[in-house]
Amino acid sequence: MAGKLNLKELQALDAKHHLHPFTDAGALNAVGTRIIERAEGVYLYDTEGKKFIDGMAGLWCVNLGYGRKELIEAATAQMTELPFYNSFFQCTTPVTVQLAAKIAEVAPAHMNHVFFTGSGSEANDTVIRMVRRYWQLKGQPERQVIISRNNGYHGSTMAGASLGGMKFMHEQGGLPIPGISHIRQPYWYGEGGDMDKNEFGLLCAQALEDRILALGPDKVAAFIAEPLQGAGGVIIPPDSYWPAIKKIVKKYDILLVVDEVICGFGRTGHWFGSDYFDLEPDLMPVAKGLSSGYLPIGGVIISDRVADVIINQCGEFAHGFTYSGHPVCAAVALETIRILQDEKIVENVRDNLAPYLNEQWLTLQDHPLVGEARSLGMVGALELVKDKKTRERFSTTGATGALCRDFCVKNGIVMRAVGETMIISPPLVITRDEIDELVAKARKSLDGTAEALGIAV
Ligand code: PXG
Repeated sequence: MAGKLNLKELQALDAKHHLHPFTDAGALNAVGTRIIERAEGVYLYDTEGKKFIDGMAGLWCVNLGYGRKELIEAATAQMTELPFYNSFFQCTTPVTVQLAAKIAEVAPAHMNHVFFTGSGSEANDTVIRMVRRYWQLKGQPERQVIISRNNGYHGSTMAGASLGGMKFMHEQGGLPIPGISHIRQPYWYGEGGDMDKNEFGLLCAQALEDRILALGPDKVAAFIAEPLQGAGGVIIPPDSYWPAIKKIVKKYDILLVVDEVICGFGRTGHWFGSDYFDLEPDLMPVAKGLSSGYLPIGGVIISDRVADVIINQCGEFAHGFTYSGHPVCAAVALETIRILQDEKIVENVRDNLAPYLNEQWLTLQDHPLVGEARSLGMVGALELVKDKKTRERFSTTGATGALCRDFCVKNGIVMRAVGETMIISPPLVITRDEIDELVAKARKSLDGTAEALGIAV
């Protein structure tokens, strides 16, 4: 039915009946929704046939690109055999079990269990329940507080938004929930000023120890962070940051939760961001790339330390979702991991694509609007500034980012604006030629933005 409606008709129905996530509905309805109709490889096509190179892999998730027949066939076969059964009441399904075993195979050696969810947000809800239950069982029930970071993103449920450090989310609806405490983020370009990068990294890590001491070490359950902040603007911590954080969580015996929803399953050129940064997480929430975004599935990958307690001391862990371990989603996830392994996609990112993207992306550093170009693995960012020396911004409201994004749309590239920072996270199967195209279109969009601002290129 949808295919038979034209753009105007779809936009009218969309405005009348559909509320979009993270959207000013009034503003959207005034301009009309862009409707993406089909996709192939790294390219999207809207209803008007306009082609876009997808610099965001859908929403940081379509790591294998669009149109992978094996994923479609895995879903169809599983749907035919068993479209649903649950993992409650002493049951599960064959494919759910095989996926759990496969995840344990690719996860760090000390992580051998997984609790399935339907999304990254649900995974982070699970994290809160699990770490608090863990400390209860360890005889330290007063360890309840979870330390998180300003401008971190951990989802949009009550728990996810509370763990996240997005102030504009907290303002809508009395968040965060109790027992969450936020510290500063290791955002050197935005907050480091004249400080040496690694000194700044140490300062930000010290904020964790300071907060632990202020709260009382016996009150702190866990520290949660993304390996690199995605939605916050592709913020890559200074080299000094994670080693210092690792020491602090060990010193106070605090659980380390590494949110791998974006970094997991290859984005950094390693299976997990934790592998890239050499972390030893107690829990890793995952989603997105687990199924290459083809179906919704998430989970929490659990260390032996935590799993032992949950398995042997908990009795019933009173938590779970109808769709925990959904067989069709599990079949697609299992096939996604098979393709990642068989086609050596993670290794290709590490050895070929990520170095190439880095080399090409950093050529944008010479653009008059770009204060910093950075990338790690298959994510990248451009800081838009008025003055490269002082890092002065054009706007504090993200107006320049929005302007640049409009030029991206015009030029057929999906690049996301986070305030005055432009970010990319393309599919992991992008080719070198497609990277060239992505970077050329990013430059063209920067040129358009500069021209609109009256700045010579
Ligand atoms: N953790 C991280 C690190 C994420 O990036 C979630 C948890 C929540 O996952 P779900 O599946 O519940 O959305 C995310 C999601 C953006 C954007 O604008 C980023 C996300 C979601 C929506 C938009 O960059 N990340």
